[in-house]
Amino acid sequence: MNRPSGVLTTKGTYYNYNERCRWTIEIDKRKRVRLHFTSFDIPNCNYDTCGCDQVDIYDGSDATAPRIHYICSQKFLVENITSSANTMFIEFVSDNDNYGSRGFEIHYSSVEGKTHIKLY
Ligand SMILES: [Ca+2]
Repeated sequence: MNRPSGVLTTKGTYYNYNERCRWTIEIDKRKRVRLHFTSFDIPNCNYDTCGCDQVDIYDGSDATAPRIHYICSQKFLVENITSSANTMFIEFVSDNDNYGSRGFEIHYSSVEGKTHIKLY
């Protein structure tokens, strides 16, 4: 996705088991990517350590970049997640159990600056 802003979302009303969705966001080189979750419904199967359905967020264009955040339940939600440069890679994986969860919707936008950011 290379528009300055957009929406990433799991498909359908309820996401499937064994899903794997990946998004690469690449925006203007002078900007940084900021994510904001507008909806989130992933079951709390393993409250502290994850291991079921999970969203991973990387500070670069693919999964070899540093992982800046992961979310597998409400507990891990933060207000915003911002990259250090102009790319971000997001991966969602669900396991082989399906609890009828709705998944998530993420809005991304472009923000100014390349100041050094604190990694989560
Ligand atoms: Ca699951």
